Amino acid sequence: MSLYTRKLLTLALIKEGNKVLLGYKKRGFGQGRWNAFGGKVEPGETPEEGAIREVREEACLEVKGGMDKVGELEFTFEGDTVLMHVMVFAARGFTGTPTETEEMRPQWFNLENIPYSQMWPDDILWYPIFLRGGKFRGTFHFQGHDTILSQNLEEVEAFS
Ligand code: 8OG
Repeated sequence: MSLYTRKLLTLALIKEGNKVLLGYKKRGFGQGRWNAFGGKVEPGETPEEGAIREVREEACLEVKGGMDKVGELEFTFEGDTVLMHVMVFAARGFTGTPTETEEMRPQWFNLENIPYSQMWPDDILWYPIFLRGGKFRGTFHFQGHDTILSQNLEEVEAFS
């Protein structure tokens, strides 16, 4: 029996050519960090639908052609009984112009200039897998929001 309460979240990665779109999180969890778009999956929607909705709400873009699941991440925090289960998707395409919202300020970053020092500390470990077209599964246990106490990350062929 797990002592953790699981929370299902999404993370939607948007890459076009040699750039990725990140949003500067202006409020809430992860405030002050650059991140992809995402949040809680709502009742009645699939994780992919949730990811598409978050891209619409946070970046004002419409995902086209669906999304590919590229990662499964689990985060726990010392002293906290919540386990954040994050399903990571990559958009196959999109329309629209990234626009600032109340939650996020979107900006394109060249792949050589991804601002890892201002992102969640696990991101520098798994972005390279995503950027070379791979899929990954990882678990990270944090002390606060800055220190990874233990981790496990593997590249996978597919998700079962
Ligand atoms: O709804 P809210 O903005 O609070 O959702 C949190 C978002 O942050 C959600 O998209 C999942 C994402 N997230 C974590 N932990 C990490 C992490 O370590 N790295 C990245 N890149 N995103 C994370 O909850």
